[in-house]
Amino acid sequence: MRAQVAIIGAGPSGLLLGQLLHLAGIDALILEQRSGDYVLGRIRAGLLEQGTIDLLDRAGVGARLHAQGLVHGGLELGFDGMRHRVDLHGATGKNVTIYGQTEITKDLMDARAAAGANTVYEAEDVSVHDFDGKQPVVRCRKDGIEHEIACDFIAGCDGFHGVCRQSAPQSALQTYERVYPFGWLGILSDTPPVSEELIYVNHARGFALCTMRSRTRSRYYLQCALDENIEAWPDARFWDELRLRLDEETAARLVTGPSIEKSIAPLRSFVAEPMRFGRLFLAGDAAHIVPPTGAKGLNLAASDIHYLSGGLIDYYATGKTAELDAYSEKCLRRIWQAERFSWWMTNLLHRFPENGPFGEKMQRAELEYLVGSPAARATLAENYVGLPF
Ligand code: RFL
Ligand code: PHB
Repeated sequence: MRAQVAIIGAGPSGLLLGQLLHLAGIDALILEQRSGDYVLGRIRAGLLEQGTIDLLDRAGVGARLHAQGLVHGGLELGFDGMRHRVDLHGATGKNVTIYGQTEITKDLMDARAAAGANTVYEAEDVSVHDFDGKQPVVRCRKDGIEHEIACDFIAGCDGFHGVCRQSAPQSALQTYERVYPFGWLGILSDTPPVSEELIYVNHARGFALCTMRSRTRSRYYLQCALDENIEAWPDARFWDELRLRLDEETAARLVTGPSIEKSIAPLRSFVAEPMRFGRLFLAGDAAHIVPPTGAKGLNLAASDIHYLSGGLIDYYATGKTAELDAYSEKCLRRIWQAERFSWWMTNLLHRFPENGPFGEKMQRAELEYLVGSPAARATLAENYVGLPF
């Protein structure tokens, strides 16, 4: 088999890259280890920056997003039993949009199927080779048959646990990591969201986030211990704990119901440098992870794909490699900004027992500064709506 670009992973990074390359007439093959249904069943991101939406529009998959996405011009910060609004639009002229990663994945899968482009699901033992030379090779097994794909480039869009970053020469790879001492327990339920906009809560019992997928589907998160057992969290306990962390007015408005998904996610900051090894390019979670507090993971994946698709399209149109050569540096500049913001939001809003009473005073001072200072809120807003790319 042969393809111009072999894309490993059919998450949002891989599918979006595949679509942008397809529109430019570049032949890209996607290899995904899971089934399509499994990929669609993962409940993850929900909040999109305008830059991500612009890119999805360019990929020709914006119609349902524009019809069904919920546009938010602000968010609320809760602490001390009060809520304080941050006017994102007022501070930046920009909004954010709620539209689930599941829906984006579905839109991209549908577009790919309509284009007749090839995605191999349930590809086993995918491995990447010879990307330091001119003719990289990808191997995999499908239905018991071994396949070899010769290609010009490999795009490693295979997430944090994927094979591509692990296949890069480890001596050339520098990683930076912070693992947080807690996780997020999340539930999805078919109940109306408690508020029009997102509420991020700093509470003595731990962080809480009220978010949503639509006007009839809510998503809530609670800070929890890393070793928390999900079996110990029947729905009633989750709702009781959430109410305790919300201000009285919001708690009284909360509509509860059975959960349709419940999971625990660890929180991590991680960056791998560089993002290119010869003809192997890493993109999205394969190269970096942010704690979800800043809602940046999927949006960073989109900006990586913006740069990578631009570089590949330019290469096939002109033979020039300047954009591909600048890929890693351009991505990393924006990634470190998002890493900083996500780390800062995480520190601002969670309980860190090891930080002690001094740490709590610092958090409180920062929250009060935000509430009192339009300049501080504008800084939060500018980062939250997304730095330009
Ligand atoms: P993905 O989505 O992990 O996709 C990688 C794909 O590669 C496949 N794969 C392989 N395929 C072939 N061979 C192998 N050896 C393979 N190994 C892996 C996997 O099966 C998978 O299909 O990475 P991608 O495409 O880079 O997308 C990144 C985003 O999924 C991620 O950054 C976001 O979900 C992060 N995130 C959020 N991001 C936001 O921008 N806004 C949010 O509001 C937001 N909320 C969240 C989040 C992530 C969360 N969790 C669970 C980590 C909330 C949560 C709780
Ligand atoms: C979500 O809707 O799942 C979501 C929104 C904002 C975040 C994290 C997750 O910061």
